[in-house]
Amino acid sequence: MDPPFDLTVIIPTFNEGENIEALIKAVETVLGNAGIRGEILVVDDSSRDGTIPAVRALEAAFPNVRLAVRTADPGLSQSVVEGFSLARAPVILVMDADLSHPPDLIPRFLGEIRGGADVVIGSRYMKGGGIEAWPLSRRIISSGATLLGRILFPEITDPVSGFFAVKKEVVSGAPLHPRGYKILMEVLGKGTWRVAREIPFVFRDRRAGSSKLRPGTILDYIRQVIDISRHAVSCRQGQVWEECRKILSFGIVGISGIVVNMGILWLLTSYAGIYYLVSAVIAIELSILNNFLWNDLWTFGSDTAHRSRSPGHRIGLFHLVSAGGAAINWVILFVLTQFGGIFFMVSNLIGILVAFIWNYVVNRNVTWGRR
Ligand SMILES: Nc1nc2c(ncn2[C@@H]2O[C@H](COP(=O)(O)OP(=O)(O)OP(=O)(O)O)[C@@H](O)[C@H]2O)c(=O)[nH]1
Ligand SMILES: [Mg+2]
Repeated sequence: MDPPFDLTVIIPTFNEGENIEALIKAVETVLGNAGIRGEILVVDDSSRDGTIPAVRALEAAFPNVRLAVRTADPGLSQSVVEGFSLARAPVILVMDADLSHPPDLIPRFLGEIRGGADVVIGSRYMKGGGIEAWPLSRRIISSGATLLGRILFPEITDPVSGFFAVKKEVVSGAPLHPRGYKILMEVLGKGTWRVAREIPFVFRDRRAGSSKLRPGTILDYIRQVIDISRHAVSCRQGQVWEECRKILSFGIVGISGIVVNMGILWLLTSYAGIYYLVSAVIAIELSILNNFLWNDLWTFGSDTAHRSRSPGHRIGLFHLVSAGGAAINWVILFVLTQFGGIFFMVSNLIGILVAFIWNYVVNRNVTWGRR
């Protein structure tokens, strides 16, 4: 038997009485115009404003509107995951209730899924996307969260978007551990998918009602990123595991470079009698070549997408990035020790860490990046 619907639109709500009616009516219009058999599933966390009566009235007026009221374990991600299990269509779309996500794009999301995507993401950070009227502090927090997410999902520009569609089979059976706000990260990290596509959109700030963001949300997010990485390492498959494997390999190669550097410095100085500062230059160059070789063959060797540049170009870029990393290490060591009053060994450790992130991210995306 055919499923009764093509698409389930999940709308999580908490105190959205001023927005929900306008949103549901807009979604109904879009579904109707596009000829999509859609169900609208509102998952509410026992709102205390007019949300519940408003949706009840719409339930009576539209046969495809359904309300689920939760009474335990409140939370945005928990509500969306509950929506996943209640959804009756093979494709699920998630959107906010406050009109930040444009309903007009719903048919494009479904079109991309029908065209072969497993996950379709509404992106604020790709060409054509954007954010309207956010204060600087909010932009900085959001960019930070997005950057952190992009370490795990480098090919996705907005892995923390709240506007996305997914095939139901991607999430059914996935060991989702919903917490916090970034349910898409959980879906990408734990669901089974291969093809992800993005659609640009401009995020409109809410006109009515109030934000439910709390400071604890940031902590929840960091815990979630750690949990997703741990899951990837323990099951050793999927996109996140591939990235974790690359980061780990890159780190091991970095350590091998230190061994090469120290060994050559010692050999050239003690055995060949070369002045130690001259030996050091040779040692640095040989360790860079050592690292390049192992990263080229091993860290990024398994995937031809990482070899879009010529070998000469890759070697040249790797040298430049390494020089940048050394400069970053040195500047942090100097600034933290001189002006921060931090013990120089600790400053250096922080410098090494930041330089490592720089080296990895730039090499991953430029030296061995897709063009
Ligand atoms: N069920 C449920 N929905 C929630 C909860 N917190 C937020 N929501 C809904 O999730 C969506 C996104 O929440 P918002 O508060 O708009 O988050 P935001 O867009 O990051 O921030 P603002 O637009 O500035 O408020 C909205 O539809 C909210 O009503 C929750 O605890 N439970
Ligand atoms: Mg919002």
